[in-house]
Amino acid sequence: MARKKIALVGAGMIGGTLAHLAAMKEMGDVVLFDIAEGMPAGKALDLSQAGPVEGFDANLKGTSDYKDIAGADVVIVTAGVPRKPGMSRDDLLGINLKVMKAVGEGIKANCPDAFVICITNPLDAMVWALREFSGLPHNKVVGMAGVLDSARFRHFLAEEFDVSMEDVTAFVLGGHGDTMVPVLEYSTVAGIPVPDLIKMGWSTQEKMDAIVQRTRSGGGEIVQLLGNGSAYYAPATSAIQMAESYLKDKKRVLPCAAHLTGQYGVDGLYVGVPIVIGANGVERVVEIELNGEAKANFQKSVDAVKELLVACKGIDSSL
Ligand code: TXD
Repeated sequence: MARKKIALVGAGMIGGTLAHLAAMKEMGDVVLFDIAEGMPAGKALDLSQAGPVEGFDANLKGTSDYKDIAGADVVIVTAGVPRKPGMSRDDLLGINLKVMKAVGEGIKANCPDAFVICITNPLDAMVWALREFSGLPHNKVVGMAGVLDSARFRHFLAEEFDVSMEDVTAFVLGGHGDTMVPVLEYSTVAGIPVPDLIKMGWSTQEKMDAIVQRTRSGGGEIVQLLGNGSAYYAPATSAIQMAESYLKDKKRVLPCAAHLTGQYGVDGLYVGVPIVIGANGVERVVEIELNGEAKANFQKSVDAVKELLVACKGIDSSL
């Protein structure tokens, strides 16, 4: 059986980390595509030379030619410009929309059967645009944000409760960014919901509110600290989890930006919701009932995504 092929469009900080993880996990052969000359080939060669030490077998190739992504099983897109300090995700819109057009056309022409994971910001708008430009079925194009946002939430909760990360589950809905909606009622330690843990005296509502806020601005906190560029280790590992669920038909239930067709009262938008990812791509959207604050916050998040799509359509009349 031939190896799977993973194409990484954008070979920057996240792209390089994705290549490293994919090779280390022997997920398949890896193609690093970037418009920057030489750089993807340099990273591919460097990573190939880690193979004999780590003991992984994967062919890694760097390229600036879309033909090299032909037949890819999975495409992970990070192409674009990252946020700089003081810059919002939405400032990136105009620049990255053009990039999505080029990438979407490259995917359409070379690997229309691939499962495509978009990471480029502003995520909920870019994944929608990438789907439009590529023409792939909606169940084969998803956005990565929720896995990362919930990982951030889990990290902060595990620290606060002083328990293993492994035993903390977290539930995050909505758009990626300041409008994301962490849902405490569905976030647990070994199955015990956070509100119950508060009643048990493990923490306080004030501390939980602060953690929710820190999760919402989790990306910005890292942008400020790095001073140049944005987070890449956790974003890469989050996208790899989604890719593995597809390639191995694991049917993981993961929060991702998925195309909604009426679920949560939303039609025709990509919004962060829990989905099942298996060999057929998005196999199911998990629709839970939202109440009170979570419902209002989710709606705010949906409205923010809608606004971005209006802006996208204003920039590119083909959308
Ligand atoms: O949760 C999430 N979705 C995110 C998103 C979390 C963190 C970062 N997120 C976004 O991912 C970030 O705002 C950026 O839009 C992307 C990629 O972040 P990364 O840190 O990897 O950015 P880099 O290092 O600048 O890499 C981007 C690469 C760079 O090498 C460019 O030369 C290349 O993209 N690029 C292109 N490649 C192919 N085709 C085109 N047109 C192109 N334009 C730029």
